[in-house]
Amino acid sequence: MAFEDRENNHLAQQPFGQVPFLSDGELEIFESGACLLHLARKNSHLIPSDPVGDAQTVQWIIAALNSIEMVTVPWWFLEISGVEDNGLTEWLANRLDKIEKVLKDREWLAANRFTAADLLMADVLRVPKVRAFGDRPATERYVARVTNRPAFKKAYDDQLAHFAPAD
Ligand SMILES: N[C@@H](CCC(=O)N[C@@H](CS)C(=O)NCC(=O)O)C(=O)O
Repeated sequence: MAFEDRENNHLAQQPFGQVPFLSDGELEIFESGACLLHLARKNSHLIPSDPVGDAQTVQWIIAALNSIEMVTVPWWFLEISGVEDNGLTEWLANRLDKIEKVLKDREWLAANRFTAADLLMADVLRVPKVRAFGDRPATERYVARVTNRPAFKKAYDDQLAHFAPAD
């Protein structure tokens, strides 16, 4: 989506002028978590159909967005802006240490198997600057576990191919 004229061609689909948004038949939907849940609910591969597995997956999707990414993104912005003293560093370290503790004891976040929650959490944690901040081996293994899946590699390559003509 080009930045030019975003006010005119974009706000009807994403009220904040951001990506992603999704069109699926009659449905127009925005917010990455909502788009992911919509796609995941088409079958039980990415979200368990039992109520407990479903609730655990939703819980960790919201945690990825609202407890981890809400810290990583502003921290990352300050880092790339070149601030001398990033005031969010302690907060970031605290959240990353906490998720490291969780990931030490389990392979996947919800329902003892790979779910949409892992897809999103690993996507939030795989940002190079975030990965390079401190030594968190369980998190590192988790990110590798998710990003080495053939489906992740295919989605990643497809996304880059989509942007390639604009480069
Ligand atoms: N809460 C939104 C955040 C989306 C977001 O931050 N999108 C970025 C790209 S990854 C964007 O469009 N940035 C441009 C802008 O904010 O104007 C979601 O998860 O969908």
